[in-house]
Amino acid sequence: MSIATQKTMLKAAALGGAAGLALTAHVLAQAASVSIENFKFGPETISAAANSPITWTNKDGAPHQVVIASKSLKTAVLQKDQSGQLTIAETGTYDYVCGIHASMKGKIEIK
Ligand SMILES: [Cu+2]
Repeated sequence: MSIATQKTMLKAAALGGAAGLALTAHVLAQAASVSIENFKFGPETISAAANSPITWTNKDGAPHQVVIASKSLKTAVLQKDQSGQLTIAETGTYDYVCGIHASMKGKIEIK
């Protein structure tokens, strides 16, 4: 979802009263996303709510894979423009790497 779409939805939510508040919470819960570009995770540290999916999208021609070793979680190998999602249930801070390029590192904060 684009930022513009999210802003539109948030504006609609603000005008929508109680139903709008539920929509706002839903949009925010869906918003944790990381782009992989030039062999970097952006942002390098992402915050997300527990049990809320985090989406990684590969913008590089090279394949990448998100591996969270401490949670035994990994995405599929992502080709260009492919996305993968992972969800963590426990609060905490988790380091992760690219499974193909070990020098690519990121961090997840689950709150
Ligand atoms: Cu990589």
